[in-house]
Amino acid sequence: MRRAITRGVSSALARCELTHLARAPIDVSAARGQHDAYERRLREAGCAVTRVDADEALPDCVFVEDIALVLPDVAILTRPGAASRRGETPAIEAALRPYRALRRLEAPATLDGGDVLVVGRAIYVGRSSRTNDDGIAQLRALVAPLGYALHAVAVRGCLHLKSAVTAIGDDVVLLDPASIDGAALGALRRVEIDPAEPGAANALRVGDALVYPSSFPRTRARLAAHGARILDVDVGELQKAEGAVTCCSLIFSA
Ligand code: CIR
Repeated sequence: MRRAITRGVSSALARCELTHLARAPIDVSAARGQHDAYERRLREAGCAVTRVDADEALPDCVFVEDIALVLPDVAILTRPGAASRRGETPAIEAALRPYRALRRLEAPATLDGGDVLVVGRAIYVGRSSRTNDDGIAQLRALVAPLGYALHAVAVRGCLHLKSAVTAIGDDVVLLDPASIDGAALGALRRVEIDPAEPGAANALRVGDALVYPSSFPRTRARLAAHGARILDVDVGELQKAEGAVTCCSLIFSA
């Protein structure tokens, strides 16, 4: 069984953290409608969806990916780089507890799940404004005994590693070459985004499907040409909060 943990959209979403985008008005009710449609896509892709209630005091709580890394044998609670987001952890911890043994990163570590890309037994971690060297070192110490090799990757001009690269197959990634050095990804095969579509590198792989934003038609065509089964979703309001498709769920076998 494939399970997805999501969290409702806070009515405070318009006060979200922003790093690269200028603040634009966000229609919270439209964002909720888009989030509902996103959850429907997850179900179409075979997920049982558990939605944690939103916390109206936590503007970014819908972006659950940043709060934990879920591996087959353990879930690791991160310590988000933005202090405003650390209150998101307890509810996600409670949601994961039935499914996994829990570990956690401790101060001074900071790490956002959006900076973590797992491809087989390789874990790529973005060194970003949210993820520091202590976060990378603590994560390495937790995953090395489980047989994972961790590779730190420099990220430029975007929020997270997964703003720049995501997995679209067992050994193939969707990549924005302007934001990371592709050589850091070793032998992985690559599909590059259309250069006119910054932000297009974030695709959510669920089984044999890709949940993918409708706002990047040129890159979508490249994915389709690659043979991907694409489940389109409009996440325009969440994108104004620097959200994308991977960040709105934690997906794992359970
Ligand atoms: C933040 O800046 O933390 C949120 N406004 C957006 C987080 C998006 N997370 C993700 O892509 N993993």
